[in-house]
Amino acid sequence: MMMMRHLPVRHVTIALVGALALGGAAVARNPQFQGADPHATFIDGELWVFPTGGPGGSWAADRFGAFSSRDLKAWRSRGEVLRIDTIKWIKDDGAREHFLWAPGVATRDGKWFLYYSVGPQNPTPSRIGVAVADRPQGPYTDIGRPLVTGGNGFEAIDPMAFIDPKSGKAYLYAGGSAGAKLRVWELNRDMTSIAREVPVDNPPQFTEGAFMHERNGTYYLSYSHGRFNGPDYSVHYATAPSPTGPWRYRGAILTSDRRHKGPGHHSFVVTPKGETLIVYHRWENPAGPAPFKGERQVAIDRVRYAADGTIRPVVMTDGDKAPTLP
Ligand code: FUB
Repeated sequence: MMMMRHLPVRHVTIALVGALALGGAAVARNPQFQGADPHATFIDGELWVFPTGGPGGSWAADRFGAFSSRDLKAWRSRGEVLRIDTIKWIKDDGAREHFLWAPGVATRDGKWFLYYSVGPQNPTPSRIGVAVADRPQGPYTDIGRPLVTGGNGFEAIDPMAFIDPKSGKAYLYAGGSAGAKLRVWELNRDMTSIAREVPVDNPPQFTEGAFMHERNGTYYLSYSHGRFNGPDYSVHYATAPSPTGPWRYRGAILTSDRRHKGPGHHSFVVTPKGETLIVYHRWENPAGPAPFKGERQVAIDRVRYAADGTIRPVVMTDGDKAPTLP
């Protein structure tokens, strides 16, 4: 898929100072703010979200920002974490224009790692980059070369790094869209180089946006299915006894309802109180049929596991029905 047609291309800088209240009145709400592909993580009891785009429509595809909240009522901009013009290798593919999207973060040994997709996908292959920082808000420094390059039908997009709590090994999950192919690599301890590729099966209904989490010894691979701007876009999952499979398909977790369409590209987080949340994007009551127009919105909802460890379908909420912290 040729990416970014749907992303804001304005190059406006908003106030990037800390403690910027993004949403006005401090009330719990869904959707939370404009953005897509949210990678969420808790840092010192605060939920941080690293999305494609961002609140207010002023986050262009040439940079990433981070946003955090202590209560899921008021959000604070953590500023720009990476700009496209700091990625020195980006023009090596000879393409005229480039875009950034779908960031994922990880931390290890006191460092923070930001993984991201670099387009276009056609005619040159998409690539995945990684940048390193000493703190979550960066600034992140790109390592100077792509970590993964697409080709032969594989789209190098939607990176997600996962450190297996059991083995301590780190894995990179990536791939999707038209090729709809999942690939997994084991990363070296430095998190910025590849040790080896681990051959994995494509899970049923896989399109893109892979996310891995572990709970009670079970590994949950969840991912988006369908076309990103249509009503069939949804989140499905499979479970496995290891971070690399074999996958057992378990069904859909998030699907369109009457008002919210095409929910996808999500992450799971566990709150300091032990509640699991899913952070994802959706189209808010879109006008007209697919392909939907406008911008995707970040939303947060509760995840419930059944006694056997399966995930119950997520109910998408609005306004003050959304979860809050602590
Ligand atoms: O935001 C761009 C693309 O849309 C991502 O790569 C996909 O996961 C979908 O969310």
